Order: sequence, then structure tokens, then C-alpha cells
Amino acid sequence: MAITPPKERIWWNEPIEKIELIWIVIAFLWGLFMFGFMIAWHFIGQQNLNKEAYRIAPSNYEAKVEEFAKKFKVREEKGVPVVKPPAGTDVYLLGRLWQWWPILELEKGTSYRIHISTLDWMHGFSLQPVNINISAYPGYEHVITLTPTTAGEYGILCNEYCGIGHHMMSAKLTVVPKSAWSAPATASAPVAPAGGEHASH
Ligand SMILES: [Cu+2]
Repeated sequence: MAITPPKERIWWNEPIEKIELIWIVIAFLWGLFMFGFMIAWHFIGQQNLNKEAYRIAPSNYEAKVEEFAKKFKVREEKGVPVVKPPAGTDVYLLGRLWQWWPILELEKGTSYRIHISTLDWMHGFSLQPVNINISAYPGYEHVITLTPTTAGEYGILCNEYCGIGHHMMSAKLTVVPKSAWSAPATASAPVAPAGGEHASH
């Protein structure tokens, strides 16, 4: 088939075809429907995390996470503490160049308040493979209420580009079934069982 010029020199100034008009209307209505559903999904889809945020100085947050990790550390993996807080309590996670810290161990079917913040730059909290994504900023302490429903090992990746070590910025989160869960104990003293007090803000 040869490429030939259109018959009319002013070829773009034609009345609109009926079928084209129908498709424009369908696409427009579908767009409106999806816009409405974006809002509806928040209420019926349970996909938007219930999120709180508080202001905090990055150094204060770092101190809080370090205290938390020291208190509930059960072992170390490659120099990173594995922290097993009492079931149902407040859990702290810190993003910094270039790691998510520490490694967490949680109990399946128990609701936790997970605190997320960063020390230096904006980082992304991306829980894989379930694909829960939260942007984390220095100076803001985000709190999400989360109930792990499936036991197993999850990865926490940074998904906001943060420099040369970005691709190495990962951590681990393990969800342990209730049957395998034993009350965590620190080296010095056993810790109160589930339902301990929540940290205040
Ligand atoms: Cu990053």
C-alpha cells in the first residue's frame, strides 16, 4: 500500500464520526467512575493505611529506636539486631543512609503500632512482597496500625532514591505464627507479656 496524501487538503476539519463520539463519551464516563471509585476504595477496599504522623527531632527518634532495639533484641544478624517486641506493642523502625534498622520479628494475627521515620533524607518504606508503601521523612514520625495476617519472611526496601547505597537499603521483617511465638526476653530480664503499655508521644 502506497502512502498517498489525503484527498482533501484541509483533512482535519471534518465533522466528528458518530462512533468516535460514542468512544469519547464512554472513556469520559469511565474516567469519572474510576475517580469516584478512588474515593470509595478508601472505605470499602481497606487498602489505605490508617496513618498518624507526629513531629519529632530526627535525633530524638534515633534515640527512641536505639532504646527499643536494645530492650527487645534477641540476637544479631550480620551486626544488625533482630528485635522481637512483646506482641501488640509499639514497634520502631529507622531509615538512614543506607539501611532500614533494625530487623523485626512480629507475631501473626496481632495488631502492632509501627512507627516509621528517618534520620537524614527522605526514604521509602516498601514492604515486599505485599507492596505496602509509605514515604518516610526526617522530622515526622509516622505511625501505622498493622496486623500481619500471613506468617513468613518479608523484605523492607527503600523505594525513594537516596544516593549511592540506595539499592542496598533493605531490612527484614519476620512474621511468626502464634504457636511458634514465645514471649521475648532480653539478656538481663524477662519482659512483660503481650498487652504492655503503649509509648506516649
Ligand atoms: Cu533509598
